[in-house]
Amino acid sequence: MKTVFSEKHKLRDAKGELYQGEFVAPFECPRRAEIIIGAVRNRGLGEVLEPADYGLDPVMAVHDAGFVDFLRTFMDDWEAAGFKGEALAPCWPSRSMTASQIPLHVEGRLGYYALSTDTVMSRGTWEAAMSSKDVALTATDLVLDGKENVAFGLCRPPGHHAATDQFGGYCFFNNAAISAQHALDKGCAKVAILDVDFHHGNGTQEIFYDRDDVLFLSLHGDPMHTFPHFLGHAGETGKGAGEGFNWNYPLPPGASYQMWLAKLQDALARIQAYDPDMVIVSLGVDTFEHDPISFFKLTHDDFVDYGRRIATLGKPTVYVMEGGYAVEEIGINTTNVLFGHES
Ligand code: SP5
Ligand code: ZN
Repeated sequence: MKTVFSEKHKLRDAKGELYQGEFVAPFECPRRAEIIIGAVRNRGLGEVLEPADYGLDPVMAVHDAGFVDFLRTFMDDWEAAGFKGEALAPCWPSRSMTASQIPLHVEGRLGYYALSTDTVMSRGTWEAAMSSKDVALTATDLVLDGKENVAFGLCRPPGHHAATDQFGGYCFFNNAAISAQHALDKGCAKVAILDVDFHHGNGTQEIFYDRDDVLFLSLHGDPMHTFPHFLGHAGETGKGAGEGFNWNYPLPPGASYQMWLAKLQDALARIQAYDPDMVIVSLGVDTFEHDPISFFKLTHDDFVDYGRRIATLGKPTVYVMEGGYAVEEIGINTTNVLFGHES
C-alpha cells in the first residue's frame, strides 16, 4: 500500500493545549506523524509519495469561504492587533447568544469560527493544514485513477472535527470530507465515510448531514461522556434527503473490542448495502487501550483484525489519518490496520 506524506505537517507545532485546567504540551504533536512514517518505512508497508498541490478549490467545495479566509489571515490579524503568542477564544456565540453577525474584532472572529478550547491558533497552522488536505487528496486520486485499490493519506493535522465553518478538536480542514467531495466531483456517485477514530466525527457529520450521496458512519465514545460532547448521539440519522444516511454508534466508557466490533459489523453491512464507489476511512487509533485521552480498550492485534474486516468490503478504500495520542505506539497501531487490510 502506498502512503502519501509531507514533512510540512511539522509546521503545526503549537506550544500549548488547555487540558483539564492546565496548559500542557499538545497531544496532537509533530512526533505523532514522525512515529507513523517511521513504522511505515521500517515495516515496509510500501512506497511513500509527496502530495501534489490542489490549491483551494477542493477546500471551498466543502468549507465556507469566510472560514477559509479566517484561517489564512488570522495570525496576521492577531499580531496586527498587538497580541502575542498563540490564540484561544475568550468568548463564543454559546446558547444564550446568536451569531447574527460575524464580529470585526479579532477575538470575536476567533470565537465565531472556533468550536473548542483544545485547539490554539498558531503560526504555521495554515501551511500545515494546506499540506494535510493535499495528502488526503493525493491518496484519494491514487485510488480514483484506478492505480491502487487502497492508499494511506498520513494527514496531520487531522480533520474530522472541522465543520463547514468551524475548527477545533485539533482539526482545521476536514480532510475526509474534502476527499469525499473530490471523489464525487470526479465522477463517483456515492461515497461512504467510515469514522473509526475514538471521537465522533462531528465535522464530517455536519458537512454531509442533509445529503444522500455520502453515507457517514461513526463509532465513538458516547458524547455524554467525552469530546465533542454535543454531537454524535445514536438518534442523529440525517435530515431531508440525508435522512437515513448518517449512523452513529456511541459506546460507553471502558468499551471492549467485542462491543466495538459488533458496531463495526453493523456499519460494514450498511456500507455493503449502500454499495458506494469508494470508502474513505477516518482512521484514528485513539481507541487503543493505553490512549491518554480516550476510554476504549482495543489492543495491538485488534487493529489488524478490523483492517482485515474493512478490506472484506472489496471497495476502493482511502485511509486518512485522524487521532491517536499514545504516541510511542501510534506507529504500530496505525500500520497494523493497514497491514490487516492487505492480509
Ligand atoms: C482528532 C482528534 O482525535 N481530536 C480529539 C480532540 C479531543 N480534545 C479534547 C480533549 C479533552 C480531553 N479530556 C479527556 C479527559 C480524560 N481524562
Ligand atoms: Zn480522536
